[in-house]
Amino acid sequence: MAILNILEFPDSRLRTIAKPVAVVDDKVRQLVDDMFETMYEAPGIGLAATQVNVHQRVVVMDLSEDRSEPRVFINPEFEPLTDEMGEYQEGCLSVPEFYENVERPVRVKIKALDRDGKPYDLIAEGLLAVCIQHECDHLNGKLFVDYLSTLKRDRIKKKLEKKHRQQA
Ligand code: QAP
Ligand code: CO
Repeated sequence: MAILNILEFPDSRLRTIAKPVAVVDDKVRQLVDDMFETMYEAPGIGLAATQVNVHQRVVVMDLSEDRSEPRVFINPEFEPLTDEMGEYQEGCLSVPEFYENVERPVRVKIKALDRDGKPYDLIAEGLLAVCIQHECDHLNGKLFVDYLSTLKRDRIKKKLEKKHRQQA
């Protein structure tokens, strides 16, 4: 197991479109394990491979209080089941310490492969629906800050760039 480096906005590598996983083999399972370790250590509730600079369609998530419900989504896809939109204050490990409201469809159907490569589907509402849409965006090179006004996004960009300069 290993803790991986998490890319931070406005790193251009976060704009990469991830490739579908062709075969769920031990190498992919190793990536999944490393992503869980990285997410739990952060700590976060969801992580897409894009965020650790691996451009394959892999997402890990654990929405439980006690970190007891690891979920794996390989090649995830979702479709909204309603026009109803809901607002949620989102954060992101790649945009540390910034939280803003984002509107998304409240109910979605998810299709994905599990860590054995077996297809499954489920209907998601609430935080799970928000999180899978947020993580699928990452795999398409999109971040929650892209839903904000240019003004808000640019303020966040400048603050993070300043932080990165100070760290260098
Ligand atoms: C994505 O986000 C998400 O700013 C997962 O300083 C978030 O795990 C989906 C985190 C909200 C739906 C709703 C953020 C940790 C973790 C930070 C995360 C931070 C430390 C974010
Ligand atoms: Co994120």
